[in-house]
Amino acid sequence: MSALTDQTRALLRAALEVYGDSPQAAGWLRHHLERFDEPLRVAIAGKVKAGKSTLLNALVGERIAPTDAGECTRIVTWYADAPAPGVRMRMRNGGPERPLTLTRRDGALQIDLQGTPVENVDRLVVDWPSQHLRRTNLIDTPGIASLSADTSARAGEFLTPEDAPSPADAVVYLMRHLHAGDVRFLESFHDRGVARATPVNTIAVLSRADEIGVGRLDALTSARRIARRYRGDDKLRGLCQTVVAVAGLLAETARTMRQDEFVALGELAALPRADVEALLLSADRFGRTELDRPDSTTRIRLLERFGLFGVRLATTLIRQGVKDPTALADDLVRRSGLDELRRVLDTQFSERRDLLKSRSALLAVDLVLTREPRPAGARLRAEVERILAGAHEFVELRALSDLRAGKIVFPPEALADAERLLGGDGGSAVARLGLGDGAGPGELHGAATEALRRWRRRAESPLTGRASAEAARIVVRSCEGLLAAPARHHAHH
Ligand SMILES: Nc1nc2c(ncn2[C@@H]2O[C@H](COP(=O)(O)OP(=O)(O)O)[C@@H](O)[C@H]2O)c(=O)[nH]1
Ligand SMILES: [Mg+2]
Repeated sequence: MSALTDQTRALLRAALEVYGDSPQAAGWLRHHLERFDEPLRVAIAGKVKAGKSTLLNALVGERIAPTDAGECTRIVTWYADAPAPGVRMRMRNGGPERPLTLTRRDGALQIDLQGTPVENVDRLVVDWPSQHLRRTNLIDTPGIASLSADTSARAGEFLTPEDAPSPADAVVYLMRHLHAGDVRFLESFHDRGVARATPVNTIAVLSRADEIGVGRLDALTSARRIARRYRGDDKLRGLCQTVVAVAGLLAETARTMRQDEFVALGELAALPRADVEALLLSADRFGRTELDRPDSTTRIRLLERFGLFGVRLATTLIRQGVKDPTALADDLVRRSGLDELRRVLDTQFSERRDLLKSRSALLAVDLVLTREPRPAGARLRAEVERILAGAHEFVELRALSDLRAGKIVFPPEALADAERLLGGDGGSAVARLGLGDGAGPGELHGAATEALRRWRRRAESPLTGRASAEAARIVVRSCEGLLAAPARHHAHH
């Protein structure tokens, strides 16, 4: 536990004392105290058909989120680890939660709303035993800026409510290409206040990466290249921590692949190569061409599950000698970009858990103070400001966004070094010091000492301008933190 979480918890308790007589404020604050100890809440956002539900399934490794068009895809749905599966429906009018039944069809989870109009449902909460949901709850959201204005409004309302902080601690934003609409949406996460004006809680995913090269085998390489370019884009750097390319469908299918699918792919791979290429010219051809095995129904199923690119890639790999479903699945997952996304989620979100949770809680206190102003509030407000200004976690964050926004001038290598040491590539000691995961305590200590020395020199150099010297001193403090508590930083994984 860090000093920051202690301070935030104490602030929540102090606020509860002041607002004990207000049912609404006290309820809200109590909720935030509980939320502090709950798993991090990560929302998956983006336009309709960006591949949000598919990606959620890939992350969990099971087909629990309904994909495509069904009515449930229009409702915000929470997925949380639990001892037994179950689903509850929370109503908009605040009535009691109602249990619903879960069924499986074709390997995918189905939820029956029992005739309840979608408009009346606030959210669905799915309990699902899964280690992948233990540290983070995943929240699937309807599409933004969709043709259906209503669906879009509900997603917007959830992610950036008018006058309240978002119920999510962090957001994974999916985009197929960079649209003005996407930028506007990302900007809307940035509202007033110190804690808000940083992209710390957002990462962007270039989704459906397999479609980028019109099905060519090097599509994923191109997608990664585009993601890298986005990462360097000044505008985007101010809006999200990073951008990764992921082929969600490929990842989802690989993680849920069945033996019969592997057999069908094997049959395709055994055909003369030119024939397979001819089949793969279009989805229509692939489904309809006269061919006994695999038959047309099987091929259409394969297409839904793998996409044209996935079928091409899988048959190529089998032809090159991949012999069993497990090996194929591993290979496809590796290529899909899912592992990289997981790593980014770990370093950007899980390792920043304390900071993200504190941020959510400070915003909540701020909201109470604004909605129900009281004389005793002045003290609480001062405490909010003190934590935001004083806690090194927030200081680092501001320095990081100033560096990224080009407000502070360092030579290029020093800039990259500072970003890394401030936690730009992740909060763990190894990430900050740019070391491999296997680095031992001695190596960490050596690297941190060296970093401290070089940043002290820069902070004290008469050649360093004032703003830069200030930033350098913040980096110095981060280095001191690494030397003081390498174990804590390291223990996260
Ligand atoms: N080719 C391809 N199709 C995808 C990918 N991700 C999703 N899809 C398809 O796009 C459609 C919409 O996906 P879905 O996950 O429901 O999108 P959502 O509306 O953002 O939740 C479905 O038919 C998916 O199979 C992907 O990475 N590649
Ligand atoms: Mg969806």
